[in-house]
Amino acid sequence: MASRFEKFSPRARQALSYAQEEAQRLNHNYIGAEHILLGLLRDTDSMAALVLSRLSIDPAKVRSQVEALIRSGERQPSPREIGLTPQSKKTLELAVDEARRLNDHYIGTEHLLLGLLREGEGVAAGVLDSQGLDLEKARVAFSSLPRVETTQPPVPPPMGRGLLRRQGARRPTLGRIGDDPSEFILLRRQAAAKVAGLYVIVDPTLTGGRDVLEVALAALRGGATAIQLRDKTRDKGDQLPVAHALKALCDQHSAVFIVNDHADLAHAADAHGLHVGQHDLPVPEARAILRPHQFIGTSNALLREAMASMAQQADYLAVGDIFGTASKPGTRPAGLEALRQVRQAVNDLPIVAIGGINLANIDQVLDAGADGVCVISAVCQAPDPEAAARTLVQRIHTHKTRQ
Ligand code: TZP
Ligand code: MG
Repeated sequence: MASRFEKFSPRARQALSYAQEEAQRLNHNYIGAEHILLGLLRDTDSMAALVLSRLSIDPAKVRSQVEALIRSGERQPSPREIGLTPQSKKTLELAVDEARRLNDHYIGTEHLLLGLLREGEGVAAGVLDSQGLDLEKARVAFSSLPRVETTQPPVPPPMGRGLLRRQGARRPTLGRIGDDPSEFILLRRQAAAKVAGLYVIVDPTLTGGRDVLEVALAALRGGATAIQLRDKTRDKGDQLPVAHALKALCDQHSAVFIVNDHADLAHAADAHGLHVGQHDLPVPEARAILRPHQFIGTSNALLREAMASMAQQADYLAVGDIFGTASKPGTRPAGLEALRQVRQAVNDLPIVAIGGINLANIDQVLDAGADGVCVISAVCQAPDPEAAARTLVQRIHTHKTRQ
């Protein structure tokens, strides 16, 4: 039994144990496909849930339909009486097969959902069908998510050429990044790879009196691939509508939206990521608040801080203050040498340089190994933020194509 579930992701195992609980709750002495579906629906942060939401399927509706169709048994079975029905066993086999077809190295909640649809019989598949979900639609939805290739590991446009050009640099594979068992690490790392470009922080006190949305839009039009909201003064409830609007803008421009400091705000706004400094919540504590697909970046002034961030499974590293900044009081100097040291030590994560970076010195940080540059004033205080962003992006692009 243990070996059957060896390749199941922790979330998929959790869904199966929820399935058992659902069967017990309903006084059923078997675990049917309908219980597996109910188990899957209990985890609102699972990959299966993510896919259902992408297809605009309401999990609450699915649950109530399933519950209306199955009747509760009369007596509470003992846990030892509960086993998988032949249909459930078939569902699991098909889930394994779906994972194999997709070249995935694990069986996740998304494969369980595909297994249910492919099995096709009974209440679970019937209810999903009545909600407009069929196997083909689900497969298409899954294929739009990053997949794991175990045979020939490709890396999606990952963390900038700097990462791959270095001699002996380990090419990160989607299937083997870090030690995090979560299937979501793939999504996080793919999204975090977008910081390897121009990353602009919008701070309402540092936009020359302009609206942060206006400046962010200009930066995105100029080619920025990441926008961070940094607001040290307003309450989080007042920041939330701005965060929602920035997230929508970033989505429209295929960029990522990152919230500074506040894990709860990042969660509420469904930001792509969170940025934390050395005195904010540590990565594991922030991770516990965030949704599992949201990535985390950290600020680092020293090699040892960067190494600790990496050990904590941060998804990108910011290194600075490189040149000295007028935008933030009390920063600690990092310098180009610290950036070089971090670059030497870190192959698998995108690194962005921060602090006083502008057109006059950007080449120095790129030469030192930064995959991206993070700026406030060079874009947000420029008379024409779009043009300023575009020029910086061109410089980054030129640097990368020179490699
Ligand atoms: N952290 C280190 S330097 C800095 C932050 C938030 C500010 C960067 O702003 P600028 O204007 O690009 O120097
Ligand atoms: Mg902070």
